[in-house]
Amino acid sequence: MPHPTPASNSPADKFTFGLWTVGWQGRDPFGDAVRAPVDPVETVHQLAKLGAYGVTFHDDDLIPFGSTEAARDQHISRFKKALAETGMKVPMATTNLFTHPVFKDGAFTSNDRSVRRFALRKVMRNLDLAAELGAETYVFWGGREGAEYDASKDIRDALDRFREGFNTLTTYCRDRKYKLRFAIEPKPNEPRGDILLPTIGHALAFINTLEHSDMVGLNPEVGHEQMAGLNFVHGIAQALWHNKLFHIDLNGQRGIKYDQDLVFGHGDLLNAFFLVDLLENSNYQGPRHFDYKPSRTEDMAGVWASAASNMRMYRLLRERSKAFRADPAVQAAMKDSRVAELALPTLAKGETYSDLLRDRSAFEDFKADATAARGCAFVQLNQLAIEHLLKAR
Ligand SMILES: [Mn+2]
Repeated sequence: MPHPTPASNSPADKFTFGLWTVGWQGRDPFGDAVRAPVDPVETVHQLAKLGAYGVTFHDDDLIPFGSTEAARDQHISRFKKALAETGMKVPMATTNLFTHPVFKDGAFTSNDRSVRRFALRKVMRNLDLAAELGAETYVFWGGREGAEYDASKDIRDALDRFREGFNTLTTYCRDRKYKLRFAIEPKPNEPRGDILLPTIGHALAFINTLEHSDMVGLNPEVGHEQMAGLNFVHGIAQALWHNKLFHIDLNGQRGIKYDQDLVFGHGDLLNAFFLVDLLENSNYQGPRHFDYKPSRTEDMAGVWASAASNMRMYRLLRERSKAFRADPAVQAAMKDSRVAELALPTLAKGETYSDLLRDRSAFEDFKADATAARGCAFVQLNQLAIEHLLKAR
Protein backbone atom coordinates (compact mmCIF):
# COMPACT_ATOMS: atom_id res chain seq x y z
CA MET A 1 0.00 0.00 0.00
CA PRO A 2 1.57 3.32 -0.99
CA HIS A 3 2.06 6.04 1.58
CA PRO A 4 2.73 9.11 -0.54
CA THR A 5 4.90 11.77 1.05
CA PRO A 6 3.27 15.22 0.97
CA ALA A 7 4.83 17.14 -1.90
CA SER A 8 5.59 20.31 0.02
CA ASN A 9 5.97 21.80 3.47
CA SER A 10 3.20 23.90 4.89
CA PRO A 11 3.20 26.55 7.62
CA ALA A 12 0.78 24.20 9.43
CA ASP A 13 3.76 21.90 10.01
CA LYS A 14 5.25 24.68 12.18
CA PHE A 15 8.77 24.19 10.82
CA THR A 16 11.11 26.90 12.07
CA PHE A 17 14.84 27.66 11.73
CA GLY A 18 17.28 29.87 13.57
CA LEU A 19 18.90 32.67 11.58
CA TRP A 20 22.20 31.26 12.82
CA THR A 21 21.57 27.84 11.22
CA VAL A 22 21.46 28.60 7.48
CA GLY A 23 23.52 31.70 8.29
CA TRP A 24 26.45 29.66 9.65
CA GLN A 25 29.54 30.51 7.65
CA GLY A 26 31.31 27.29 8.51
CA ARG A 27 33.94 28.73 10.83
CA ASP A 28 35.26 25.98 13.14
CA PRO A 29 38.23 25.72 15.53
CA PHE A 30 40.44 24.58 12.64
CA GLY A 31 39.17 26.48 9.65
CA ASP A 32 37.99 29.82 8.37
CA ALA A 33 34.59 30.73 7.00
CA VAL A 34 33.69 28.91 3.79
CA ARG A 35 30.60 30.98 2.93
CA ALA A 36 29.70 34.66 2.82
CA PRO A 37 27.39 36.10 5.49
CA VAL A 38 23.66 35.74 4.76
CA ASP A 39 21.38 38.75 5.17
CA PRO A 40 18.58 37.86 7.65
CA VAL A 41 16.12 39.39 5.16
CA GLU A 42 17.29 36.90 2.53
CA THR A 43 16.93 34.05 5.05
CA VAL A 44 13.34 35.01 5.84
CA HIS A 45 12.43 35.05 2.13
CA GLN A 46 14.25 31.80 1.28
CA LEU A 47 12.77 29.88 4.21
CA ALA A 48 9.28 31.20 3.45
CA LYS A 49 9.69 29.93 -0.13
CA LEU A 50 10.61 26.50 1.22
CA GLY A 51 7.39 26.40 3.28
CA ALA A 52 8.73 27.17 6.76
CA TYR A 53 6.45 28.68 9.40
CA GLY A 54 8.93 31.01 11.03
CA VAL A 55 12.40 32.05 12.06
CA THR A 56 14.14 32.47 15.40
CA PHE A 57 17.19 34.53 16.33
CA HIS A 58 19.82 35.48 18.87
CA ASP A 59 19.97 39.24 19.37
CA ASP A 60 23.41 39.35 17.72
CA ASP A 61 22.22 37.39 14.64
CA LEU A 62 19.98 40.29 13.77
CA ILE A 63 21.78 43.22 15.35
CA PRO A 64 25.59 42.97 15.36
CA PHE A 65 27.08 43.35 18.86
CA GLY A 66 27.87 46.97 19.61
CA SER A 67 25.52 48.48 16.99
CA THR A 68 24.38 52.06 17.59
CA GLU A 69 20.73 52.70 18.47
CA ALA A 70 20.10 54.00 14.95
CA ALA A 71 21.68 50.94 13.32
CA ARG A 72 19.74 48.68 15.68
CA ASP A 73 16.43 50.28 14.68
CA GLN A 74 17.36 49.90 11.02
CA HIS A 75 18.15 46.17 11.38
CA ILE A 76 14.88 45.57 13.23
CA SER A 77 12.72 47.47 10.76
CA ARG A 78 14.21 45.63 7.73
CA PHE A 79 13.56 42.32 9.50
CA LYS A 80 9.98 43.28 10.36
CA LYS A 81 9.36 44.25 6.75
CA ALA A 82 10.57 40.83 5.56
CA LEU A 83 8.29 39.12 8.11
CA ALA A 84 5.32 41.17 6.93
CA GLU A 85 6.07 40.43 3.25
CA THR A 86 6.27 36.67 3.83
CA GLY A 87 3.90 36.03 6.74
CA MET A 88 6.75 34.36 8.61
CA LYS A 89 6.43 34.22 12.41
CA VAL A 90 9.00 34.57 15.21
CA PRO A 91 7.83 32.01 17.78
CA MET A 92 11.13 32.01 19.69
CA ALA A 93 14.05 34.32 20.41
CA THR A 94 17.22 33.99 22.47
CA THR A 95 20.31 35.88 23.61
CA ASN A 96 23.89 35.40 22.49
CA LEU A 97 25.78 35.17 25.80
CA PHE A 98 28.73 33.26 24.39
CA THR A 99 30.44 34.87 21.35
CA HIS A 100 31.88 38.10 22.73
CA PRO A 101 35.12 37.58 24.70
CA VAL A 102 33.52 39.26 27.73
CA PHE A 103 31.55 36.01 28.21
CA LYS A 104 34.64 33.78 28.22
CA ASP A 105 33.87 32.69 31.82
CA GLY A 106 30.11 32.67 31.39
CA ALA A 107 27.32 35.22 31.63
CA PHE A 108 24.89 34.63 34.53
CA THR A 109 27.56 32.56 36.29
CA SER A 110 30.74 34.46 35.45
CA ASN A 111 32.96 34.92 38.49
CA ASP A 112 33.07 38.62 37.47
CA ARG A 113 29.95 40.29 38.91
CA SER A 114 30.03 43.12 36.36
CA VAL A 115 29.75 40.57 33.53
CA ARG A 116 26.71 39.04 35.23
CA ARG A 117 25.03 42.45 35.48
CA PHE A 118 25.84 43.19 31.81
CA ALA A 119 24.40 39.81 30.77
CA LEU A 120 21.09 40.47 32.55
CA ARG A 121 20.80 43.86 30.85
CA LYS A 122 21.57 42.31 27.43
CA VAL A 123 18.82 39.72 27.94
CA MET A 124 16.27 42.28 29.17
CA ARG A 125 16.82 44.43 26.12
CA ASN A 126 16.20 41.48 23.79
CA LEU A 127 13.21 40.28 25.83
CA ASP A 128 11.55 43.59 24.93
CA LEU A 129 12.18 42.89 21.23
CA ALA A 130 11.05 39.24 21.52
CA ALA A 131 7.76 40.35 23.11
CA GLU A 132 7.31 43.02 20.45
CA LEU A 133 7.75 40.42 17.67
CA GLY A 134 5.18 38.13 19.29
CA ALA A 135 7.55 35.38 20.44
CA GLU A 136 6.07 32.87 22.90
CA THR A 137 9.28 31.21 23.99
CA TYR A 138 12.63 32.61 25.10
CA VAL A 139 15.48 30.11 25.00
CA PHE A 140 18.48 30.09 27.32
CA TRP A 141 21.47 28.12 26.10
CA GLY A 142 24.22 28.70 28.60
CA GLY A 143 27.11 27.50 26.46
CA ARG A 144 29.70 29.47 28.44
CA GLU A 145 28.16 28.76 31.85
CA GLY A 146 30.64 26.19 33.02
CA ALA A 147 34.29 25.51 33.70
CA GLU A 148 37.38 23.61 32.66
CA TYR A 149 38.96 23.51 36.13
CA ASP A 150 37.21 22.36 39.29
CA ALA A 151 39.16 24.84 41.45
CA SER A 152 38.10 27.80 39.30
CA LYS A 153 34.42 27.94 40.12
CA ASP A 154 32.26 27.07 43.11
CA ILE A 155 29.43 25.22 41.38
CA ARG A 156 26.98 25.76 44.27
CA ASP A 157 27.58 29.52 44.06
CA ALA A 158 27.26 29.33 40.28
CA LEU A 159 23.86 27.62 40.62
CA ASP A 160 22.78 30.32 43.09
CA ARG A 161 23.70 32.99 40.54
CA PHE A 162 22.04 31.05 37.72
CA ARG A 163 18.85 30.88 39.78
CA GLU A 164 19.13 34.57 40.67
CA GLY A 165 19.34 35.36 36.95
CA PHE A 166 16.22 33.37 36.11
CA ASN A 167 14.28 34.79 39.07
CA THR A 168 15.18 38.34 38.05
CA LEU A 169 14.21 37.78 34.41
CA THR A 170 10.92 35.95 35.06
CA THR A 171 9.95 38.79 37.42
CA TYR A 172 10.85 41.31 34.70
CA CYS A 173 8.56 39.52 32.19
CA ARG A 174 5.71 39.28 34.69
CA ASP A 175 5.95 42.97 35.57
CA ARG A 176 5.98 43.91 31.88
CA LYS A 177 3.06 41.51 31.20
CA TYR A 178 5.06 39.67 28.55
CA LYS A 179 3.53 36.32 27.54
CA LEU A 180 6.99 34.78 27.15
CA ARG A 181 7.89 31.45 28.68
CA PHE A 182 11.53 30.53 29.23
CA ALA A 183 13.09 27.33 27.90
CA ILE A 184 16.47 26.09 29.13
CA GLU A 185 18.60 24.22 26.59
CA PRO A 186 20.89 21.68 28.26
CA LYS A 187 24.25 20.66 26.80
CA PRO A 188 26.97 18.59 28.47
CA ASN A 189 30.08 20.33 27.06
CA GLU A 190 31.39 22.47 24.17
CA PRO A 191 32.40 25.23 24.23
CA ARG A 192 33.13 24.86 27.98
CA GLY A 193 34.83 21.71 29.21
CA ASP A 194 31.81 21.08 31.42
CA ILE A 195 28.60 23.10 31.11
CA LEU A 196 26.16 23.70 33.97
CA LEU A 197 22.72 22.04 33.61
CA PRO A 198 24.28 19.44 31.28
CA THR A 199 21.22 17.27 30.61
CA ILE A 200 17.41 17.37 30.59
CA GLY A 201 17.37 15.80 34.04
CA HIS A 202 19.74 18.34 35.60
CA ALA A 203 17.68 21.20 34.12
CA LEU A 204 14.36 19.77 35.34
CA ALA A 205 15.65 19.55 38.89
CA PHE A 206 17.00 23.12 38.71
CA ILE A 207 13.71 24.50 37.33
CA ASN A 208 11.86 23.14 40.37
CA THR A 209 13.88 25.50 42.60
CA LEU A 210 12.92 28.69 40.73
CA GLU A 211 10.61 31.40 42.00
CA HIS A 212 8.33 31.28 38.93
CA SER A 213 9.01 27.69 37.92
CA ASP A 214 5.71 27.52 36.00
CA MET A 215 7.22 29.97 33.48
CA VAL A 216 10.33 27.90 32.89
CA GLY A 217 10.63 24.70 30.87
CA LEU A 218 12.98 23.05 28.41
CA ASN A 219 14.30 23.36 24.88
CA PRO A 220 16.11 20.03 24.50
CA GLU A 221 18.33 19.45 21.46
CA VAL A 222 18.72 16.02 19.86
CA GLY A 223 22.50 16.18 19.55
CA HIS A 224 23.13 17.61 22.99
CA GLU A 225 21.60 14.65 24.84
CA GLN A 226 23.23 12.20 22.41
CA MET A 227 26.63 13.82 23.10
CA ALA A 228 26.08 12.60 26.66
CA GLY A 229 25.19 9.12 25.40
CA LEU A 230 21.57 9.53 26.46
CA ASN A 231 18.38 8.37 24.73
CA PHE A 232 16.77 11.56 23.41
CA VAL A 233 13.33 9.94 23.07
CA HIS A 234 13.38 9.01 26.77
CA GLY A 235 14.45 12.55 27.67
CA ILE A 236 11.63 14.11 25.64
CA ALA A 237 9.13 11.67 27.10
CA GLN A 238 10.14 12.71 30.61
CA ALA A 239 10.03 16.41 29.68
CA LEU A 240 6.49 15.87 28.35
CA TRP A 241 5.57 13.94 31.50
CA HIS A 242 6.60 16.99 33.58
CA ASN A 243 4.72 19.34 31.16
CA LYS A 244 8.07 21.02 30.54
CA LEU A 245 8.56 20.54 26.81
CA PHE A 246 8.21 24.20 25.82
CA HIS A 247 10.27 24.02 22.60
CA ILE A 248 12.53 21.53 20.79
CA ASP A 249 15.72 21.67 18.73
CA LEU A 250 15.83 19.01 16.02
CA ASN A 251 19.09 17.96 14.37
CA GLY A 252 21.36 14.96 13.86
CA GLN A 253 24.31 13.59 15.85
CA ARG A 254 26.41 10.47 15.36
CA GLY A 255 27.37 9.31 18.82
CA ILE A 256 29.48 10.74 21.60
CA LYS A 257 31.71 13.34 19.95
CA TYR A 258 31.74 17.08 19.18
CA ASP A 259 28.38 18.78 18.50
CA GLN A 260 27.71 17.93 14.86
CA ASP A 261 24.37 19.71 14.26
CA LEU A 262 23.67 17.52 11.22
CA VAL A 263 20.35 17.58 9.35
CA PHE A 264 17.54 16.02 11.40
CA GLY A 265 17.57 12.25 10.87
CA HIS A 266 21.11 12.24 9.45
CA GLY A 267 22.44 10.98 12.80
CA ASP A 268 20.63 8.30 14.78
CA LEU A 269 17.79 7.68 12.31
CA LEU A 270 15.94 5.06 14.38
CA ASN A 271 15.89 7.38 17.42
CA ALA A 272 14.63 10.17 15.12
CA PHE A 273 11.81 7.89 13.93
CA PHE A 274 10.69 7.20 17.49
CA LEU A 275 11.07 10.89 18.38
CA VAL A 276 8.67 11.94 15.61
CA ASP A 277 6.36 9.09 16.62
CA LEU A 278 6.39 10.42 20.21
CA LEU A 279 5.92 14.11 19.28
CA GLU A 280 3.08 13.36 16.86
CA ASN A 281 1.30 11.28 19.49
CA SER A 282 1.76 13.80 22.31
CA ASN A 283 0.12 17.09 23.23
CA TYR A 284 3.18 19.08 22.08
CA GLN A 285 1.83 21.89 19.88
CA GLY A 286 5.00 23.97 19.58
CA PRO A 287 7.28 24.58 16.61
CA ARG A 288 9.39 21.84 15.05
CA HIS A 289 12.55 23.92 15.27
CA PHE A 290 15.68 22.90 13.36
CA ASP A 291 18.93 23.87 15.06
CA TYR A 292 21.37 22.40 12.57
CA LYS A 293 24.44 23.63 10.75
CA PRO A 294 24.77 23.21 6.98
CA SER A 295 28.07 21.32 6.69
CA ARG A 296 31.00 23.51 5.71
CA THR A 297 31.44 21.36 2.58
CA GLU A 298 28.29 22.98 1.12
CA ASP A 299 27.85 26.08 -1.01
CA MET A 300 24.79 28.35 -0.69
CA ALA A 301 22.67 26.14 -2.95
CA GLY A 302 23.59 23.29 -0.61
CA VAL A 303 22.59 25.38 2.39
CA TRP A 304 19.02 25.88 1.16
CA ALA A 305 18.85 22.25 0.01
CA SER A 306 19.89 21.09 3.48
CA ALA A 307 17.25 23.33 5.08
CA ALA A 308 14.65 21.63 2.88
CA SER A 309 16.09 18.23 3.86
CA ASN A 310 15.35 18.86 7.54
CA MET A 311 11.67 19.44 6.80
CA ARG A 312 11.49 16.53 4.37
CA MET A 313 13.06 14.20 6.95
CA TYR A 314 10.46 15.21 9.51
CA ARG A 315 7.58 14.68 7.06
CA LEU A 316 8.96 11.32 5.90
CA LEU A 317 9.32 10.11 9.47
CA ARG A 318 5.82 11.34 10.30
CA GLU A 319 4.48 9.30 7.36
CA ARG A 320 6.45 6.24 8.47
CA SER A 321 5.19 6.60 12.03
CA LYS A 322 1.57 6.75 10.84
CA ALA A 323 2.04 3.62 8.73
CA PHE A 324 3.67 1.86 11.69
CA ARG A 325 0.77 2.69 14.02
CA ALA A 326 -1.86 1.70 11.42
CA ASP A 327 -0.38 -1.75 10.64
CA PRO A 328 -2.47 -4.57 12.20
CA ALA A 329 0.71 -6.65 12.52
CA VAL A 330 2.23 -3.88 14.66
CA GLN A 331 -0.88 -3.67 16.78
CA ALA A 332 -0.75 -7.45 17.32
CA ALA A 333 2.97 -7.27 18.15
CA MET A 334 2.30 -4.48 20.66
CA LYS A 335 -0.31 -6.69 22.28
CA ASP A 336 2.20 -9.57 22.45
CA SER A 337 4.64 -7.14 24.08
CA ARG A 338 2.01 -5.93 26.61
CA VAL A 339 2.76 -2.31 25.72
CA ALA A 340 -0.71 -1.09 26.72
CA GLU A 341 -0.67 -3.08 29.99
CA LEU A 342 1.87 -0.63 31.45
CA ALA A 343 -0.86 2.02 31.47
CA LEU A 344 -2.84 -0.05 34.00
CA PRO A 345 -2.18 1.02 37.60
CA THR A 346 -0.38 -1.67 39.59
CA LEU A 347 -2.95 -1.51 42.38
CA ALA A 348 -6.66 -1.76 41.48
CA LYS A 349 -8.89 1.26 42.03
CA GLY A 350 -9.33 1.70 45.79
CA GLU A 351 -6.95 -1.16 46.57
CA THR A 352 -4.53 -0.48 49.43
CA TYR A 353 -1.22 -2.07 50.36
CA SER A 354 -3.14 -4.05 53.00
CA ASP A 355 -5.31 -5.50 50.24
CA LEU A 356 -2.14 -6.29 48.31
CA LEU A 357 -0.71 -8.04 51.37
CA ARG A 358 -3.86 -10.19 51.55
CA ASP A 359 -3.73 -11.10 47.83
CA ARG A 360 -2.08 -14.54 47.85
CA SER A 361 -2.00 -14.60 44.02
CA ALA A 362 0.34 -11.60 44.09
CA PHE A 363 2.99 -13.36 46.15
CA GLU A 364 2.43 -16.68 47.95
CA ASP A 365 0.84 -18.35 44.91
CA PHE A 366 2.61 -16.25 42.27
CA LYS A 367 4.34 -18.42 39.68
CA ALA A 368 7.57 -16.46 39.34
CA ASP A 369 9.39 -19.12 37.29
CA ALA A 370 6.50 -19.60 34.85
CA THR A 371 6.12 -15.85 34.45
CA ALA A 372 9.85 -15.41 33.94
CA ALA A 373 9.84 -18.10 31.25
CA ARG A 374 7.51 -16.07 29.06
CA GLY A 375 9.28 -14.00 26.39
CA CYS A 376 8.56 -10.31 25.97
CA ALA A 377 8.51 -10.36 22.14
CA PHE A 378 10.15 -6.91 21.99
CA VAL A 379 12.58 -7.75 19.19
CA GLN A 380 9.78 -8.66 16.79
CA LEU A 381 8.08 -5.33 17.52
CA ASN A 382 11.33 -3.43 16.91
CA GLN A 383 11.86 -5.35 13.65
CA LEU A 384 8.42 -4.18 12.46
CA ALA A 385 9.33 -0.58 13.35
CA ILE A 386 12.54 -0.81 11.31
CA GLU A 387 10.68 -2.40 8.38
CA HIS A 388 8.26 0.52 8.39
CA LEU A 389 11.14 2.97 8.64
CA LEU A 390 12.71 1.28 5.58
CA LYS A 391 9.32 1.28 3.85
CA ALA A 392 9.67 -2.50 3.56
CA ARG A 393 6.05 -2.94 4.65
MN1 LIG B 1 24.04 21.63 18.80
